[in-house]
Amino acid sequence: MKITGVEAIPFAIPYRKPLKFASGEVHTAEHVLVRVHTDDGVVGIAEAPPRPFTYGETQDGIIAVIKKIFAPQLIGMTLLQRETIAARLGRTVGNPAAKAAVDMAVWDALGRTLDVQVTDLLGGYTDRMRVSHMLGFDEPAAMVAEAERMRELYGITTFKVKVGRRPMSLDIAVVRALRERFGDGIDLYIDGNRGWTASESAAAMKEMADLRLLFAEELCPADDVLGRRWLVSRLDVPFIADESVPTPADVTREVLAGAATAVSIKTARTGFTGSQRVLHLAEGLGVEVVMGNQIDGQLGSLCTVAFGAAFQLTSRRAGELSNFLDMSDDLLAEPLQIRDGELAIRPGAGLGADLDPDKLERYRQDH
Ligand code: MUC
Ligand code: MG
Repeated sequence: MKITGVEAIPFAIPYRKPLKFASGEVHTAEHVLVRVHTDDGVVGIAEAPPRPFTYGETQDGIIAVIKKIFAPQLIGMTLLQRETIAARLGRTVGNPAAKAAVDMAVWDALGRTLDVQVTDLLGGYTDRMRVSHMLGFDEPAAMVAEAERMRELYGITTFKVKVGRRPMSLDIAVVRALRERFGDGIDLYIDGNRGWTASESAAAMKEMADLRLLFAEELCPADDVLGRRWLVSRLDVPFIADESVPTPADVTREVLAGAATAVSIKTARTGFTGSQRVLHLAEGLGVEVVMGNQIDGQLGSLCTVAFGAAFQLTSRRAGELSNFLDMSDDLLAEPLQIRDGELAIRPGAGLGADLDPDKLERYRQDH
């Protein structure tokens, strides 16, 4: 069970349909594949999606920190020392996606070594989650058509609508058009990626008061400290903290300050070890959680469902598990399948995922 090597491999896969939102847009998945090797010949895998506009990480930076700092600290440790590994990764500040991918590849390697699924190692609550699809910026008719396509093809009935544009009336028109088209046949919530001010957010929420939103997420910046508290205190739906809570300490600070009343858990940013801490903290504080998506590929989405299915609280709400549908291709030998609005974990040890060697060869950028 000894770690003998940690690889960080850059790869790039274009999006068929780029995702646009208030803090940026993604046209190509320029991610990093992490492979953790052990002396038993086991290889654990995970992927790191750099999001410079959210956490400041880049593809080159992720590779550098893994190769220069994390790999030398991990080699020689065993897969059972996950807390020691987390402590070593924690010596370096920031770099959430790089740390998360290393952590998850270690859990995958452990599952493969023990011949146990990661979901069972974590908590084993269930084996699937309902799927929520993220609708990126477009005209109202196009966003309704996209929701129709997702419901038709995959049975998805929960949608997170990206908002935060100006004029606000465009985003409000989108949410209204979705509710009018589907009635109560869908669940809707919105994510502003900090695009509006607190007062714009309050005005928009007032205009959407009749649209039966489940949640509102990061409508205005958490750094607008008093404005954000003011906004959250006047809403009658939970306010999800996402990019404002990259660590458990941030969750505590934001929730206790009244700046958030729900938490997005992203395995792409807190791995499995850190996501457990965030989940248990949210449970202890008594706030809802949603499994979020950092615009992950299939391997990242599999990590999200592996974690989300492991616990009661994380599997209660639909998880954001479908961004990979907008990619032109992926690395997994057997593609993920969303059916009847659900994504199931993979049978097989660890994450149950194998890479397609030809696809890796085609998309890797280091040769
Ligand atoms: C989200 O929930 O905000 C956009 C940026 C990012 O890091 O994740 C996405 C989705
Ligand atoms: Mg978000």
